[in-house]
Amino acid sequence: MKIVHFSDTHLGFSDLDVLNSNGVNLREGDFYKAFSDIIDAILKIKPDFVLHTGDLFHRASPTNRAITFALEQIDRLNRAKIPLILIAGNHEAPKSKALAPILKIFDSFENVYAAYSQNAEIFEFKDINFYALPHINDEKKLLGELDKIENSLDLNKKRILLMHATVGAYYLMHEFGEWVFPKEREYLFEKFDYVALGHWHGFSGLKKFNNVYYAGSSERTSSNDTRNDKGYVVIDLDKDLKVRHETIKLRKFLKFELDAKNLESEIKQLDLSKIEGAIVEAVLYNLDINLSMEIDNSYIKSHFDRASYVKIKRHLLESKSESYENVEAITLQDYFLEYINTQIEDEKQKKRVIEKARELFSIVETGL
Ligand SMILES: [Mn+2]
Repeated sequence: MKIVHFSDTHLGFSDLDVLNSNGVNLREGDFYKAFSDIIDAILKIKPDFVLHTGDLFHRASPTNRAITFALEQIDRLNRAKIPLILIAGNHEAPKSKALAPILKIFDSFENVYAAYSQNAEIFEFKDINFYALPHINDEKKLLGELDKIENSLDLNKKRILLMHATVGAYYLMHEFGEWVFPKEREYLFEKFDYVALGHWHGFSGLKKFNNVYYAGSSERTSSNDTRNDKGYVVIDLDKDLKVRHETIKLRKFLKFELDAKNLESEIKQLDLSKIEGAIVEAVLYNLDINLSMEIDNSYIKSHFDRASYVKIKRHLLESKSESYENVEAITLQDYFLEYINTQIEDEKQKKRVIEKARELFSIVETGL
């Protein structure tokens, strides 16, 4: 029995102020591409089942584009008669009862089994049962639903558990509403042939167990996520459990660190062979406030013109940036008077200039 597990596809996620050639936000388009690449791969693999463990959508109320895209792509699986088991994650779970759950859009799909209400669902097939625990806002209720699963295990069939949760403190995403699976319930995992987890964005097998896996996300929801190994998991359940992670091709994220004091030679030495279409972060360091004012963003960007997006970060030398912040914190008048104080030595003349400056500032400030 072959199963494909993927997760955290965050359809509708957008980032960076740049459009692709279809006029869609570049990163939003990247997430659609990652999704359809995975559907392409699944149709080639022809597994017996497909699992998606939550955060199919980035929001509980996705845009029309995200919804129609999801419908089109899931329909490809549906028409190929590959059953898809799906649970709601914390991102798409409605935060209030007034909102209808978005995953309900798949109700009319014959081969889609979605758990999105605030209940656990058991989807039963001939040789295998899927125990689907969606994200549930009320933790007490969530634990009650977990009890229900524990009490309904059919030991004559293969068993798969689907959850969207943090298991072990390492996998915390520091997000609103994320659920930390209670350690004292971890004994449950060995009652399943495979535990399919969503929420953590890197592919990961939990060391303590040999059957508990995060599929990881299909794309990067932040430029801090520099992982290149995004994709899907292929599971072979026939004898011993075999788990293989397959990666898909993502847009490149490239980071360049540039010494601002030797900028020209630093730029000359750049390896730009992989720059085409990439998202670039150029970090200027060794920078004081005067030098920073001399270096124009457009000058830096002109060297990365084959990239899709260039973000420039400036790391000011610490002592200088402190004094700069102090300048901002005082009024322009105080700053100017302080300047006069240091520039004019003759006390009489200094007093005269300071009085004149105060007079002029008072005119500006009262608007007379
Ligand atoms: Mn997620």
